[in-house]
Amino acid sequence: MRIDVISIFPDYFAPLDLSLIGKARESGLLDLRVHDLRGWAHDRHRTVDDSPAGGGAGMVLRPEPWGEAFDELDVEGAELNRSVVVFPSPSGVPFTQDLAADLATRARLVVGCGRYEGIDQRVIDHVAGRAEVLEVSLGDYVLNGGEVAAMAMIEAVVRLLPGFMGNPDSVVEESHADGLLEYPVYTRPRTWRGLDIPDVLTSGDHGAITRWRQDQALRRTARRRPDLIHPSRVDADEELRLVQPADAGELLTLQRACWVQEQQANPDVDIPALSETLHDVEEWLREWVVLVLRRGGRLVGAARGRTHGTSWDVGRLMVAPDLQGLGLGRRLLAEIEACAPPEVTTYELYTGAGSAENIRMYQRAGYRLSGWGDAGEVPGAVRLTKRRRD
Ligand code: 6GU
Repeated sequence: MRIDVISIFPDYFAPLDLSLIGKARESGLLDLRVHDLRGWAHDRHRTVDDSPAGGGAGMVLRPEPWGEAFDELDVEGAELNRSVVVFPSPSGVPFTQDLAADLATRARLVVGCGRYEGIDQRVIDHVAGRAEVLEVSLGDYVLNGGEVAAMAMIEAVVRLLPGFMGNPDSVVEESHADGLLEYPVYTRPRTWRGLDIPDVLTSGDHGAITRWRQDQALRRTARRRPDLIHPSRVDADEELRLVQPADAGELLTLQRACWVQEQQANPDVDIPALSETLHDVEEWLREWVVLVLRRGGRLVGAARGRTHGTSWDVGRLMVAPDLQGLGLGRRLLAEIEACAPPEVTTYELYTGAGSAENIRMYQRAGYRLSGWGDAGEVPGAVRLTKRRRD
């Protein structure tokens, strides 16, 4: 990647010779060139600023040196869509990990650092006609100029370049990569000033460690950055109850969202959950015991059951796709089983023969494969049963 920085304080960028960024420059991964804007000023004092048109405090950077700079640096570049001109500015769009990841795929960045009250707007408008332009802000506070912001952005982008990190996993695991803040980390000694490392981290149970870390990341994010999380991701504010008629619409929406995956895993199977209408849902709500799970007000899960002789038919076990893998399905299953009346001796359910994940989940919950739906009335499905234990 080539990065050109234009600034009236090129010395600000000396630290980019240090550490990993310096190594990336030495190795040729990064071609970073810092230019003094005054090099494109022609008067005796190499003036680059003037007072604002229309009056007001401070000074504005004049357009002419910028125009010459962009001409000489050939901002159009050869590679279409692979170069961007970035103007750090407190009035820009937020700089995020996603934006850093986008910029890291480009062949060339040109960074124009403003100072004082800013750069004459015509510079930005003019360059926008020649190249892709972004005005980007680090956050809601004001710095004296774009240099410190540019340095932060360059560091965030360059560390994502393929080959920059010794261990690419550390890029995947860190804060913001998955939309959550990172979990807390510890190292030796095990006890320090009376404070212990959490036991789970020294347990050797890798499954438990992964679950603990996910939970910590979620709690931390919910506490510090609630803006990053939908309330339904957090288990507080949860409600599990019998369905009400007013739930029908959301239930229909949820089952469509959930059974699309089923259809993909079982392309030849006819799946009623995908073709039912609101009226159909309202009908079966009257005939089944139905539990719904709400989190943060949102309907995120459901299950239904009804007696059939001495067995309890379980079905329509669904969890919103973005909340799967958190154990909600297992909980809903246990809850709907618990709704079975006393005469029930077995639980029975059908799932797509191609739905390997679902089948494994049911097996972990104590179900055994007991037949093919083809023999009965559900072609393409398998039957799973479990004896009631109490
Ligand atoms: Cl990118 N520039 C300046 N001057 N101040 C800022 C900023 C940028 N981001 C936050 N504050």
